Amino acid sequence: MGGVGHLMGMDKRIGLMDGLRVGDVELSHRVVMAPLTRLRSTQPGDVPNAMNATYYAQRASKGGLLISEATQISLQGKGYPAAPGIHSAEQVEGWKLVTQAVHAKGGLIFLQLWHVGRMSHSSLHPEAGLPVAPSAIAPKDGSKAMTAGFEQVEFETPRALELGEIPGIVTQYRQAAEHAKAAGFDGVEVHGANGYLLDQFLEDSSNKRTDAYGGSIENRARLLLEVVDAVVGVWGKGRVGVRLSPFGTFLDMGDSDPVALFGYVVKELSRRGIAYVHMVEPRVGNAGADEPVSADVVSTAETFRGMFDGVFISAGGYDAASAEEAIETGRADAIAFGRLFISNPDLPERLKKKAPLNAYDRSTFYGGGEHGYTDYPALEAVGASA
Ligand code: 8OZ
Repeated sequence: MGGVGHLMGMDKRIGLMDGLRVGDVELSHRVVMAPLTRLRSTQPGDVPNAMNATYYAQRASKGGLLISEATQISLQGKGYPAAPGIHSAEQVEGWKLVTQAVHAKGGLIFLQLWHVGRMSHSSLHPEAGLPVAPSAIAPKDGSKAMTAGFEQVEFETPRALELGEIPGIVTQYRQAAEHAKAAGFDGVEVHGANGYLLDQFLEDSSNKRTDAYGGSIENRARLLLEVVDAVVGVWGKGRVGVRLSPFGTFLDMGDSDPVALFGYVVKELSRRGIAYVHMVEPRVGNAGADEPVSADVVSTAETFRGMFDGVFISAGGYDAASAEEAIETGRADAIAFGRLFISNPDLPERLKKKAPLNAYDRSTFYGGGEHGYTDYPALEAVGASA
């Protein structure tokens, strides 16, 4: 087990509601809001707005950590309509509304830095042309790209990035990290999961390169680690986390030896002393259905927790009981909740009080306005109307 031991005092076990130091920040509990794509930024321009600020502020709690929805670092890195960006001055101003609203409630918020790579469509960024990827391979699992009009279309075959273009990608991450600082975030999370650009470089089903960024595990991990080093250069290691999904198969992802690949990555991240790794259990894909947890899937936390010395955040289909169990047994230091945080703005308080949870409505996850976004009731509201 790395990092903080999981026993406190004599035999009092640490639980979900205990405090936790994460790099340079101090949390008052371990219920983290997972990065959640909601596709509700102001158009044109992919600019965060006052409604987005209300949504995040509703989910903020004193000393609680929120991770923002995945946010594109460049127009080329955009893959979904109305996903927010962090590459224009207007977007930085928009994000200030969000960070100020979260801080006013005593909460903390990290920005998730995102380049989608091949999971895109040129209609989302005509100026930037075809989607880019490590290799010219489109996902073939039947998943579809989304156009600016929220229509589902076939993926285009992406353009393989030239070796000389790769420093420019790292620069996009560095600049986005600087913008996140200007926007008032408390730190950043590098999105290395779920089949997007950095994951496409990591895994050998999507990376067929023969240069310094393909082939061996070291080469395939090079871009992610260069990005982490660049972002640490802006923020310091204590305010940088990385999200990974070693056993994810969604969006046609896969690797011939995920334990060796991600073991190397996690150990390299540990050596760098970053604030946390955030790993997705394989039981839910992105935009995944509500499948029950299958007993035969390999646990990401069990496999990789021991390889990382800092804080280990685990995500993927947790409920109150399984989250508490993961913390008490030391399999994770904090738990990121997604869907339950969508429908329960005051999720940490509800978990603390063992209060009933609101059900979520999947039909309002992506796009739209306040309905299904800022109109889920908090406990007080439920109590007041009862
Ligand atoms: C759901 C829909 C679109 C994007 C991820 C950023 O899975 C996403 C995402 C999820 O990481």
